Amino acid sequence: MELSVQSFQLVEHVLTLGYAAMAASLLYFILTIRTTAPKYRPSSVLSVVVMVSALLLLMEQQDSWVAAFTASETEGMMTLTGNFSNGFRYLNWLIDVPMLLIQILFIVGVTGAAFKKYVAQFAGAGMLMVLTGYIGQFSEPLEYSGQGGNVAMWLLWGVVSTVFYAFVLILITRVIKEGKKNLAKSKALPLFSVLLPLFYVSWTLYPLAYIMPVLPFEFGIVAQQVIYTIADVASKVIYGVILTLVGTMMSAEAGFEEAA
Ligand code: RET
Repeated sequence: MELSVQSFQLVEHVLTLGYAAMAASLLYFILTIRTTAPKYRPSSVLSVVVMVSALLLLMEQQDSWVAAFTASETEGMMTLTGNFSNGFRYLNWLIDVPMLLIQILFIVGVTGAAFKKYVAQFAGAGMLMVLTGYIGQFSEPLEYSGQGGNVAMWLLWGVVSTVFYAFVLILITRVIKEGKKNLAKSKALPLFSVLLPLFYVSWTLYPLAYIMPVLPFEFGIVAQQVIYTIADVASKVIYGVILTLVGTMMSAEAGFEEAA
């Protein structure tokens, strides 16, 4: 399979932008941790975990992209000579999906038995969603994986993963609704309310990227990497920054001095 040099480089650059955003945000989450009262800080700690894991795995992902292609004899073209897959991303999600789901519980103020139940359900459903998708991506159509491919299996595992995803959406909707109740008197409510639409849009970009191989090779593979990167910045960085800002506003309202 061949790709123009421009498309190859576009993806290389987008992947670099992706992990650079994680590196910059890592600093943000470390430097702002003291702006929130101690009870909100685990949210920042989890953002730090998410950033480090994404930074390392997305660097690997970029390496595997570059290693999979060689300059063609045709000028201006690159040939897929190795195997390229999104495997590193799935490993990243395996860590990040439970962390992202759990971190909001600290801002919403879910505690006790309800906290434990959400942690178990979020971690269970989130990891099963990622693992079943991981199995499915091995069956991506031939041109993509360079190693076989089985459309029926690819779609089947995608559907299984979607069932777990639906459960995650039900749970997060419940948590955010609860949060809106708890924040009813806070100035942070409008900002907090951005989280539900942000969550639905940014998380749904992942299954959209999964299905991109239905499109012609060059367009599909570029679109897939661009969509994954946008989704990563929205679901990890923008989401984490909003949680930090909401935590800071609520800390200030509660009289926590460093939040002013
Ligand atoms: C897969 C497989 C196809 C079906 C569905 C999927 C959902 C993936 C999601 C991933 C979210 C990842 C996040 C990572 C942040 O670090 C696995 C692509 C529904 C929702 C938020």
